[in-house]
Amino acid sequence: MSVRTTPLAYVEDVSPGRGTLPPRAWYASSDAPALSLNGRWRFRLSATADAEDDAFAAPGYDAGDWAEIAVPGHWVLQGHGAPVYTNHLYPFPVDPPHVPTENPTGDHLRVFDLPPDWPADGGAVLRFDGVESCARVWLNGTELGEFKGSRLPHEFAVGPLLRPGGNVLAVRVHQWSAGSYLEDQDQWWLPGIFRDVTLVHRPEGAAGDFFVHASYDHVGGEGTLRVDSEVAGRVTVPELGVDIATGEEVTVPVEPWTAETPRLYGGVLATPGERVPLRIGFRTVVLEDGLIKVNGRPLLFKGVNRHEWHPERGRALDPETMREDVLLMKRHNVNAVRTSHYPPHPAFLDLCDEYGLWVIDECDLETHGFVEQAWRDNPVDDDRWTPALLDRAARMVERDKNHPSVVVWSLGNEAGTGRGVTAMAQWIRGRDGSRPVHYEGDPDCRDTDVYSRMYASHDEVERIGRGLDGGTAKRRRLPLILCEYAHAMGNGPGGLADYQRLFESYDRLQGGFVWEWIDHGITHPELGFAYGGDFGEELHDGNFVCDGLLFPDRTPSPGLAEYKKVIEPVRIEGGGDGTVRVTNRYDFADLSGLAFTWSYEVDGETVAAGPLPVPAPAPGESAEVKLPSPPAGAPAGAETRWTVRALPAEATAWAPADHVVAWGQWAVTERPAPSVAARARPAADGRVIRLGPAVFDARTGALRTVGGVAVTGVRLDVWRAPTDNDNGAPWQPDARYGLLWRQLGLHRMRHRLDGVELSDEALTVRTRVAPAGTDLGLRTVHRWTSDGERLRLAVSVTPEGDWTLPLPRLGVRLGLARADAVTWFGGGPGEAYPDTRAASRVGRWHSTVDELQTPYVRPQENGARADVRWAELGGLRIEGDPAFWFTARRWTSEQLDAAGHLTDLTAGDTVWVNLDHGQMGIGSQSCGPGVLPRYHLRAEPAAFSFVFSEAGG
Ligand code: IPT
Repeated sequence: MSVRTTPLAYVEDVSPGRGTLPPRAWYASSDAPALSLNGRWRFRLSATADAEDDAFAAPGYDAGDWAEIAVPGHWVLQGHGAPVYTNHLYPFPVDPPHVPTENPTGDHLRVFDLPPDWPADGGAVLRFDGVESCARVWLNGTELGEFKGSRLPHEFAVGPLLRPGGNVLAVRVHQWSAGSYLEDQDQWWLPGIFRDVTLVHRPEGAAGDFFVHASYDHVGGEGTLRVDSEVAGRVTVPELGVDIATGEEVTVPVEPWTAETPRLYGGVLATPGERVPLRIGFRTVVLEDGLIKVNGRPLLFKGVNRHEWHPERGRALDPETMREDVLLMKRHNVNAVRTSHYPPHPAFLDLCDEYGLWVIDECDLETHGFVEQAWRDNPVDDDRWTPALLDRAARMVERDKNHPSVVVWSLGNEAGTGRGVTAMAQWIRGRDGSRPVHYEGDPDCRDTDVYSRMYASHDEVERIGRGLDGGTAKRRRLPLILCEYAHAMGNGPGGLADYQRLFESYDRLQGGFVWEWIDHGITHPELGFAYGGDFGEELHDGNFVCDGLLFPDRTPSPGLAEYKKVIEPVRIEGGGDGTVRVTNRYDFADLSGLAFTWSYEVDGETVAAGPLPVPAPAPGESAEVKLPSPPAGAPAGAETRWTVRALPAEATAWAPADHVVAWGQWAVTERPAPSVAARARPAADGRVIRLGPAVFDARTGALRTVGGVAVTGVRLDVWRAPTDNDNGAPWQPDARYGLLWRQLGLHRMRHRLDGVELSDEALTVRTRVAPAGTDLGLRTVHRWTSDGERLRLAVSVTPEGDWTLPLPRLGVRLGLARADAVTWFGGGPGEAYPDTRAASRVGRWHSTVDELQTPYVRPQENGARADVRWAELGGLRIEGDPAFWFTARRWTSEQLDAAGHLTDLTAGDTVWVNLDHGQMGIGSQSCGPGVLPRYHLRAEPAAFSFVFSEAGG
């Protein structure tokens, strides 16, 4: 009788693997031939790690009946099994290093011929740039070994095994392994060979590992270059006249590399067997005076956390997608990336070198799930796992050390503290003393060179900025960065401008990295974009995986527009007496790369525009510039304003010449409030009341028409479909208003009619708006008057009872039978809320009801436009006094609230319009702090009014 024993010890072995070569520097190409093995592979999925033997690895095996799969790729995104999303919980029982018997295992098979010109001499390596989570590899029937470390490169020496004819490469990939315990990042679990597979020829005398040391002395303006190489050779940099031996040092005048001025020098490392192209950027990173300085100047990180994501291909990113990310970052004024939470595809860092982004390169390490057991058994504090941690650190540092863009090494994310991370930090310092070490999970900064926090509140950040936060002596000497802040889940994040003000006010604060770059929604035939739970996972964290500044298809969300404005590298402010003050907020560049324009607007329409010569103030400096005389001829009572924009002086590598980098806007003359004399008399006429252009229901006082426009459902509205930030995260200690609002019943307000009164000049409708089960209420008076042509509604609201909660919104909602095109004068073009309104620019905007919607993957309140003076839609013109928040959609807030995915929303016949006097701020409580008190919408007595008329009438 045979007994089943522990399956496949290597899967649960905590060591990093067996058979692979030591890690080395990555480079895109050399003159040594390489053969990409990307493409269609044969694929067979098994439910367990040992369901199949290894017969498939033998040459001659007939896999003709296997499926086919794309490599790079994840099998769960190609119709085999399903993805699983958890934030920090391990989706399997925690019993390290053991993994479940149900361990989806994908056998991958690829037969390939060597190209005819493949050299007969020399060796070859087989490189895997990323496989999740554990792979065992055979070539031509010979087992090469196995490895873990999903987002790290692994190479095998394969020269003697290659055959001129057909070669058989067999790779067995297990979804779960001991390595999974080290890879508990908040993301989809996506097994597979998800990065390139390449066969690289290694000629006799090929370059092995090499380390480019290129520093910059900002005092002398000189760069010092030395290339240490495993295989000796020569280094040439023609542009600099450099021709030195490896190991030799040379100092020459150079232009430094910075993210703002990414100056690269092309060079070559020539060993006896290979010529490797180099791209050298000279820069020096130091920790000095308690600050991270590059080339002698402190940095301000305006960063994002970037996971690798594509809505169809998961973490298997193609070069175009990587480039798109970089271009989008540059176009949105982002200057830094934290590669959360693993080293990215190596080509991404080439793009960062080339276009200019500061990079915090983070190791593939997270053991967050152990927090559930107070970090007991955490691999990071268990010597048995230390070799695996060191292996990960080495694979990252060796691969990425030659990138000028990489300025900080990060040990990993959310892995607690322990001897393992200390060992990693020590190893990294020993190998590369030229970059500071980051790790957020080290509150005392024992192992790190920078104090790093996530989601600290504005108050706390300010305390840290002032140096009042205490902490260890070492920590007190270090700068702060927020490695994560401003949780961009759903609508938001709010409060960005408030953080930026702090960063710019206190030297110790060196900026932060918004969480996160892109929503990880998965394209789904029925749901639009899927999130956690949509694949039937037994444990999942819902739409917490959709918390990016980009929607899954890389459309920028309003949060990214807001961030772009908040971090713009030039501040443009209107001075009095026809001047503008231009402040350079770059850390290195002057403003000579930008050109400025002015425009003068009357009631939101540009009537004159022209170029504005601006001198080139140095970083941190300002210039006062005189504007032209305002053009004459603005009608009396018009609202006039200046808008000054900064654009690239000429097209850059990342933006066309008409790209707006920064702008400022300010009023010259303000809009007069609309006035409507109460000249018309309301008159009861059977079942209706007539007042000027309007007809009301005589019994209820409900508005029915304004001229030819039917209007329904006018009433006070306080409800908004709670945003993810309204609902907050379960671990938040502060009030979570989205939940409290619902508990109070603000989504089921009752509208009691208390009176319909006619006077000589007004129709007055009194209501009390309140939820069942409480004595809280909002007494509301609607006072309708008219001058015969226009209809004015004055609303006054008096709260009754002890309102302790802020309100979601306060305003009037109404329904229009037909509406599509929308024109408004006010804030735009995009959405804005009280703490997300920096990017909202006053102007005359045109849109459609559909285009006003922001497609948050999980539907929620969205689409408000700020500061609206007037809006026209469906034949109705609405003016506000004061300006109002305008929202229009083809469903109600209640329907929006009920939807789980965008595909749940179906347009009805009515367009529902919200005219809000107030909106609650947005905040960032889906992971971080809530709405700052100054953006709360308090339940207080309020009065506001609107004027309705027929559009174009
Ligand atoms: C923080 C994680 O580092 C990040 O991976 C992500 O999960 C983010 O939160 C939320 O989206 S950890 C946080 C719970 C403090």
